[in-house]
Amino acid sequence: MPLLPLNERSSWKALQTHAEKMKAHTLHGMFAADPGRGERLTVEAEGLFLDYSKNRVTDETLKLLLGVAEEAGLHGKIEAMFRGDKINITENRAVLHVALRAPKTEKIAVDGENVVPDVHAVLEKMAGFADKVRSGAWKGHTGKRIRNVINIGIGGSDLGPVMAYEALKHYSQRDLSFRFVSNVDGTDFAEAVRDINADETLFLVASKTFTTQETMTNALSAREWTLAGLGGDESAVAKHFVAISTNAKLVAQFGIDTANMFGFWDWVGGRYSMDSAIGLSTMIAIGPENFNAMLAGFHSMDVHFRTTPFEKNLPVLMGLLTLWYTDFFDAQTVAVLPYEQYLKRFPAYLQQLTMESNGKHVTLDGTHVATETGPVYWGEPGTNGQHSFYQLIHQGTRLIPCDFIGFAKTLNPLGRHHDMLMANVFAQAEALAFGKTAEQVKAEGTPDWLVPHRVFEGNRPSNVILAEVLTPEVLGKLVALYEHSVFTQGAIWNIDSFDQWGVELGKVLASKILGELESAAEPEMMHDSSTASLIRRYRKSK
Ligand code: G6Q
Repeated sequence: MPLLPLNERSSWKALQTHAEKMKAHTLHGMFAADPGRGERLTVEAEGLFLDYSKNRVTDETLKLLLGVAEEAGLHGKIEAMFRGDKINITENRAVLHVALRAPKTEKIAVDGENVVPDVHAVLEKMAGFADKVRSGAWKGHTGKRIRNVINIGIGGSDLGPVMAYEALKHYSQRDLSFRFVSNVDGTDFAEAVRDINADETLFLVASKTFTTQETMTNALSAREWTLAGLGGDESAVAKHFVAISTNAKLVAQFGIDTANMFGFWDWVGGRYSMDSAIGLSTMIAIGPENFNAMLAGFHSMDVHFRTTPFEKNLPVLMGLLTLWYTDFFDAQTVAVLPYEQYLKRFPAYLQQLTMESNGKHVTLDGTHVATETGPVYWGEPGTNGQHSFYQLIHQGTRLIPCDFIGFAKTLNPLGRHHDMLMANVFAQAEALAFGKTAEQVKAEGTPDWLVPHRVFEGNRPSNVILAEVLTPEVLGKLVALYEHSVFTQGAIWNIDSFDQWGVELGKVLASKILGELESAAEPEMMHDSSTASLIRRYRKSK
């Protein structure tokens, strides 16, 4: 029997009735009534500790949220993903990033073929190559060893590699420099190569399709730059370019030896690909052993997600809490606030993972969704954000659920720095939840007229996620945690979290407009008056 629209199901209606009541409850009141709450509403699994007690939920809320997950068939949907069913229905593809980190002994079939041996064959090929670059055995065209590795890719072929490199820099080989070129803006490429030489530089052209305009344009400029620096000898390309792609034909056409191509498969979505060959830059930076540790971290969270009862399941709980605020509290965003400098690109990475996945307005059956879907994810590392946008989180008119991420130990012990950093995590979550009343402000001797400005309403929800120390393994767990939280939300909203048709229209229009910008003769244009006049203005002044 087909499922009713989400908002017509009994589990949803029950949650809605309950949500109306919950709006009157404060975190202050809930903590006062239940002193054990801060210890009870926590989960620890796979080395990650989640304190979700400072959310506007009760045991009843959680029970009702779990009921919504059950009625939406979350269990079955998780199994369908892990089994290799083609759950990306609009592209008729399996969604198997979990196979990228499956141990060798596992069997996961797509169209009857076990894909795990292929995954491991690519990982071994990557390891062989990474070792050669790291040891200096891989020589450039003039016989010099490689000193600079430049990943050229965009979207899923860029954000994961940059984030992982920054996150795991502590573990990276420091006599190699890593750069990332993504934007079609020539400045990105020009700045990446301005102080380096072609004879010591290796380009990794990362593109699943090998057709992406930005990446191919940058790759061609890189090819020209390399040949110009190496006397124009075409045979240099083989030593200075490798490709990461699913498209061997176009890789060969570009002039890259397919022996130097690292493959992956159509069942790996771009934004779910940092642990595939797309992670080659990560593997060169941190070495195969650390890369494997990262994969083991991903895998342990996969197993947790698949096998743990929902009430103790980290990604399920985080997904449900996001859905709670999005659909019942009108929250439009989620702030992700890592208190770890190495995670500075983590929010940017999560923006793509979450928003490209769940920024959808139709359900799997093509009807308009009946509820709000994916919130805007954003954030900056702490404590920097505290001195800029936290004002709005504390005293603005919008509800912004926050994820604080902190570590017991720092990789760079330095005096009191780490205690100070972590004091801020705990203080921010406490301040958001409990605020400061007018009475408290007055009691401090604040003049009456100033009191309202200094009141903190509190009742602002947050999660605190703690781990021991940022290792490759922990990074894998954190990324998988958010991947599966996104899955949980998308499964309940009944949307396709794995396609991205919303990026198409702009691409098509841009290629049409490019011809109009470049044409020598005045182009005949079929645009609206605004677009046409912008194009005319640009043509005149360029
Ligand atoms: C991610 C998207 C998108 C993609 C880029 C790059 O899920 O599909 O961000 O990763 O458009 O695509 P290519 O790897 O094919 O160049």
